[in-house]
Formats: sequence, C-alpha cells, structure tokens
Amino acid sequence: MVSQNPIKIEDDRTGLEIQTLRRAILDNLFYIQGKFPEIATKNDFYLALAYTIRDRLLQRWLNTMQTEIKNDVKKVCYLSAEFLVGPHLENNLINLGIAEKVKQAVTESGLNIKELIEAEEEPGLGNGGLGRLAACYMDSLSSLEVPAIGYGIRYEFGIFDQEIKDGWQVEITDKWLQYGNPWEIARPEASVTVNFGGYTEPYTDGHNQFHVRWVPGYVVKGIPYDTPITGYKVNTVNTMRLWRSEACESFDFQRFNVGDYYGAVDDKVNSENITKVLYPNDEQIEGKELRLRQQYFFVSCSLQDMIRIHLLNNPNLDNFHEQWAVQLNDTHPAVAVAELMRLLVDIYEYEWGKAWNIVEKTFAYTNHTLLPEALEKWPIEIFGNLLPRVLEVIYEINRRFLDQVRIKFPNDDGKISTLSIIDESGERYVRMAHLACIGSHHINGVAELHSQLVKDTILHDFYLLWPQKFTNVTNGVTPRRWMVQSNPRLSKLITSKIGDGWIKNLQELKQLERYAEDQTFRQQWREAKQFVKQDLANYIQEKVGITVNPESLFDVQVKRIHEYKRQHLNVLHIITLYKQMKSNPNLDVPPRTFIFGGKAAPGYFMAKRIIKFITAVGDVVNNDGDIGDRLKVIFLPDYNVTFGQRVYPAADLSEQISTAGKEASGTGNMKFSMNGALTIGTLDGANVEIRQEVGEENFFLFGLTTPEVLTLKDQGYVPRRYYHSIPELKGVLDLIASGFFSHGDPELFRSIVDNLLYDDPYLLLADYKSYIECQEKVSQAYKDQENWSKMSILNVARMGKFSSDRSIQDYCNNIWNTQPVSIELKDYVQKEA
Ligand code: OX2
Repeated sequence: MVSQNPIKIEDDRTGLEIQTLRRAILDNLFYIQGKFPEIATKNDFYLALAYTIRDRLLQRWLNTMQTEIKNDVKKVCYLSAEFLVGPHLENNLINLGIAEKVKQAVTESGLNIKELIEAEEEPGLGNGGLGRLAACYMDSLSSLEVPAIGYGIRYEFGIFDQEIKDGWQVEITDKWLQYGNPWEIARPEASVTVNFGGYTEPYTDGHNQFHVRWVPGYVVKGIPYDTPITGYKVNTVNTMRLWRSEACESFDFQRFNVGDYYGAVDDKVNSENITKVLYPNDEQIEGKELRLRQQYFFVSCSLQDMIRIHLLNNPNLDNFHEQWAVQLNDTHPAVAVAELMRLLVDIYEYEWGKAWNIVEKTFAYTNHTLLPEALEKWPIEIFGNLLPRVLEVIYEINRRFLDQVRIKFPNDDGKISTLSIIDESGERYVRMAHLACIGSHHINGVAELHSQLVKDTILHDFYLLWPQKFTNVTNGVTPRRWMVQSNPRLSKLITSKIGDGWIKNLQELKQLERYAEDQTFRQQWREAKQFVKQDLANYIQEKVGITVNPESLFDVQVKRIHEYKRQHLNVLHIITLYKQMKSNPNLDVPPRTFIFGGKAAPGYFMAKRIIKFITAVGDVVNNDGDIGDRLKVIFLPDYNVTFGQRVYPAADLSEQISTAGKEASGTGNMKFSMNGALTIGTLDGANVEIRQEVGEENFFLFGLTTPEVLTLKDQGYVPRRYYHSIPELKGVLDLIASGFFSHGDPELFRSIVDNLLYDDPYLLLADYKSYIECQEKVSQAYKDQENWSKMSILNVARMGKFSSDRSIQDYCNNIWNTQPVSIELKDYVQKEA
C-alpha cells in the first residue's frame, strides 16, 4: 500500500476554504453519522462539525506525538484523577485561529454556529477547582509548546447533573458519552494490564538473585483514549490520555460451562466498574476500596505507558528521570511513588538504591488543601488486600526513610510517629501525603499563603527535614477560555486598544491602565458588561423563570457548596439587606441580584441544606411585592464549565468569602477579576495576591486574617457572644429560626442556626459585622459608575500574573526543568515499500 500522494496540512479533506469546509461537514454527516441533512438532528450536525475540526488538527497532533517520541525531549506528565476540560469545539476553533472561517462555512450551510457549539455535552470529569486547574494547565502546556501528556481516568459517568426540585438538589447521572465523543481516539493497541489482590511470594532467579513475585487475584485491562489538547496559535497539540478499565476475558468460560452465567460475567462487571463513575466529593475523602482501585489503576497504566514510550528510544530506564517530569496533582495519584519502585525493582530488576534515585528525581507533588477531611489515608487492611505487593514496597520505603529520620532527629520518637508513612495512632493507615512527600523532589502549595501554611502546619516536620523541597506555584487560569472564548466583546474591546498580544502574554494587559482615565473607553467598557448582563438575565428568565433587572448589581458566588466557602454568610447579608429594605422602604442602595451556583457532594448534609436555605430565602424575597426588583436571589442549577463561561463575564461583584486559611487558592476569583468584576473577599488563598496586584483601593477586603482566626479559636471561640452583641445579627438569626423562610417550620433550618450559634467552625458570626460593613461600601461604590468602571478596568489591567501560562512557566523553571519544543508541520508522505 504505497501512495506517493502526501497527506497535506491542507488538502481536499482538510482545507480551510469555505467550500472545502462546507463539503467536509456534509461528508462527515453522511459518512460518519449516516444521515442526510434533512433528517439530521442538531447533535448530528454538531458531530459532523466536530469531526471537521478534528481533521484540521490531526496533522499537528500526530506531528507533536512523533516529535516528542523521536527527539530526546523531556516530557511533563500531569497525573490527575480529574480533568475538567469543558467543551472542546469552540476552544479548538479559537486555538487553531479558524473561528471566523468556520463560522462563515457553517452559516452558509444554513446552520447556526452558536447552536452547534452549545450542543456539545461537556466532559464533567472533575469536581471543581482541582480538576479545572488541570485543564487550564493542559491548555498552557500546549500554548507554551511544552511536551506534555495529561494522564487520568475516562469516567463513563462524570460529575452528576444537578437539578433543583422544591429547592433541594437532586442528582442525575451524567451520561456524557451517550451521543458519542468525537474528540477521543481509542488506542486499544496500547492497552496494559493491572494487578489486584492475590498474594506475593519470594523466589530466586537463575543468578541466585532474590526477588518477589506478585501473584494477583485478578487482572484488569486498561485501554487508553486520547484527546487532543490544542495550544493557542502554535503547532503543538498535546495529548490527554484517559484510561478505561475492562475485563481481560469477557467471560469466565469455566463457570459459563457449568451453567453459572451470572457468575461468569461477574468479573467483567467488576473490572468495568473501576472507571464507571467519578466520586462526587470535593475535598472530602470517601474511603471506599473502589476509589483506591481507581487511583492505582490509572497510575499503573500511566507509568507502564511512560516506560513503554521510554524504551522505544532508550536501551533501559537508567535515564527515566531525565526524560519524564511527573507531577502528582494532589495525593490521588501518590501511589505512583510505590508503583514506579515496584516496576523498577520487580519487573526491570533494578537494585533498590538505584531505583529510588530515579523515583525521587521523577516526581513532584502539589498540595491543594489543608482541610483535614481531605487528607487521604487508607486503612492498612484495605490497602494490603487490594495491593499486597505495593504495600510491601511502601513498608520498605518507610523503613529506609525512618532510618534517615533517626539520623536527623536522634532519640525523637515523636518525629518517627509524625513522619512515618504509616499512621499508627489508632487503626493503622497509609498516609498518602507522606508517601508523596518522601518520593518527590519538590512539594508545592498553590498560592503564597497556602504554601506558607503547608510548611507551618500539615507538612511542618517534612519541612524541617527537607526545607529545600518546598516551594510555591500560585495557580492561574487560561485567558483563552476565560476571556477570549467566554467574553468576546470585552476581548475585542481590549484588543482594539492594545492589540492581541495579551492573549499569549497576559502581562500586556498592563497597557490598559491608562485607559482607565478615558471616559469614552469607560463607557464602552460598561456597554460590554451590560451586554453580557442582559444575556445572563435572559438565560435566568429561561432557566428559572425569574425576571431580574439587568441594571442591578450582579453579585455572584459560584463554586462548590462547602461550609468553609461560606455561601451561608452571603445569605446572612441578603437577609440583612432584606430586613433593612422592609423597615426602610426608601433605603438608598443600588438594586442587587444575587446569583448562586454550585453542586453539593451528595452525602454532605450541611451543603445540601445550604442550597435549600438559599432557594428558600429566594422564594420569600423574590415574591415580596414591597421589594420588587431591588433584590433578587437566584440559584442557577447545574453549575459547570459551560455555565461558568456565561456567568464570570456578567458579574459586577465576585464573592470570595472563605474563612481565612481555608481556601488554598481559588481560581474562580481570578476568572471574575479578569472579566472586570470587583472582589469582596477575605485574606485567603490567592485573594491575597489578587489584592496585591490590583491595589487595595480596588478590592473590598473584610474579615479576620489567618493568625486572627487561629488566636480566636485558641482563646475559645464563643459565637453566641456575637449573636448577643450585634442586634442586626440577632435579628437575622431569629428570623431564620422562627421559620420565616420555611413556611413557619422552625425545624428546616435549625441545623444551620444551631451550628452557627453553638459551634460555627468557620467563624461566620465573627466575620459578620465586617462583611456587612464592607457590603455597604460596595453599595456606595456602585453608585459612582464612573469610578466603578475605573476600578474594573484596573482589575483587568493588573491580572497578568494570574494566567496559567505564568504558573506553567514557574513549574517548568523551578520544578520540571523542561524546555519548549516547537513543532514543525510536515506533509505526510508514505515511504516506498
Ligand atoms: C481545590 C482547592 O480547594 C482550591 O482552593 C484550589 O484553587 C484548587 O484546588 C486548585 O488548586 N480538591 N479541590 C481543591 O483541593 C482539593 C483537594
């Protein structure tokens, strides 16, 4: 099969002329979907268009893969249990620089590009910030031309779809794959197998060498599915490789033959369960064995894959760490440290010390939270039964590590027990963060404050041991998706003044500063904001049937529902305002629309109750004739990436109100600010750095600082004191407790009120007064639209630091030691046979 006809970058199939594009859409509809336009559904057209775009990035993708495999380049592997990439189509159009042409071709075909873009079901393969960060990083890695693979899990069911029924969250299974996924290509030829269960046994080889063999109870197959990750206007297209589990043999024929049909398919079902569903907990571990199986499964698949690729060009694994920089996105993939040791020692017969040297130089670990309920630990029993050989390897890593600890801290048993991988304070556990720290050359937090707290608190003893390992990389978000794609109006306005260099180098936004003084520009700025606000108002009308005033102040809090994020503090402010308006109908404050969005973990009682609390307060306020449109409270169901793209551009005020010291970084805070919202926030996570950058006069600060929080708790925090000493606060809590927002039922929100009065672990009552006063400043400031616009422009102008390009550059320089590689585009010519 030799053809002299090259596959060109642009040819009859992949050209960018309008006619070629139109023909390609029709071809794909016909040959892939098997449909004529007359009977095609919107999804059919979407798929036809998606395949058309995929064809136009395949040359770049294949060239990138080839260059990376052939050349001796160091590759970044981002190991993450979550990738919340969001819809691909429009993002790829922008990155490939073909959005205008494709729009024209689609329009001339009698189709609506906006509708087709909106037909895409987003892959919800993550819970929140951690998964979305991984996606922003993949975008930046490609845009900066850094060779990279994102390794993860291809969940059949991603994060649940949220519906609101009678004010409560209802979870619906996310069937994102049901109408097909045009962006992935299965690579069954690169499948690997993964062991589970069974036992280990020693043996001696022909050279009298001692080894251990793992005799598994069962073996599962991992099949990779590749998705292209385009970079912005570069040829690099990196790969996100997600693993799906499958049984090695579909049927156990022995059982089948004796008539046990159900028993025979058991194995198949069990194996396929591994990648069936994403655990919907954000920062709350669920100590289920299946979760550990997921983690080990994708980690083992990924490491075997790296080794396979490595051995294509290298005689052995001696230089593995020079070719691969593997980042552990939190502790979910931390078992990789032990698994790479196992592979090197058991399979490739490396001597322990030599293997450990490779391992230590390969991994780096990012910590994303200090919350104790999120720190992963596995009961020894579960771990040992599922992964007997891996546990032995962990014991040996620990034994050698503790010997080091004894040298550094002689006669200090305290240090042994705080540092050991095994927690022996009660039931015995494997502490995954300890394994990650010991096996990594760098450990980073995700914002300055957070990285400092990591050193001061949860990993303090590791910091004493290895101060040089610790560093910070402040999170960032991609301006391609979060500005260019989601806010085209504002982006065009910016570009009209300073050119489009900012899209690749966000620091160029600085040039906007001088336009803050330009009255005409401020007017245009407001018009851009007003346009998207109107758009969101229409969307709200359509989704929840509530009319909101598009001129009102859009006050937005969208993120996972969690007590530490304090959505209920926001509600306390709403009730305060409501009471003020009721008792003083002439109260001179700008009308506000409060917009909430976010999912609660299905098993998180308080979070679910907070959703009901928001909707219940909304029901009262929204239907109070005295209030009219001066106050509206909207809970928009099913917050996800797609909805985020709609809401960030429309916000006037960004609520970043977590208890100081609890939010590691936050990334929504950056997206709001980049789109011209002002922030009301505590000194927590990246808020601290955002405020530093935009200037304190352009940021609404309130609340206790982290040291003040600690001191208050140390002294014995008594929330009731605030209740008794702040009449306004007392009035609000009493109103809730009376059943005013629950049709007279005092029970419905008793758990919330009692929690605040008698425990209040997140110090809402301590921060209440400061928050309310700060909100009054916001209201005052909003009345001066000229000055508000000025502040808004300055916020955007000073957001350069928070591009994920900067974060990735930091990782490359300080942790990975990797270089960009530019990809040359070549026509593909088949070689003579
Ligand atoms: C989140 C953190 O809560 C958030 O502050 C941070 O911005 C994000 O990760 C990305 O770094 N699960 N989700 C997080 O941490 C964990 C664990």
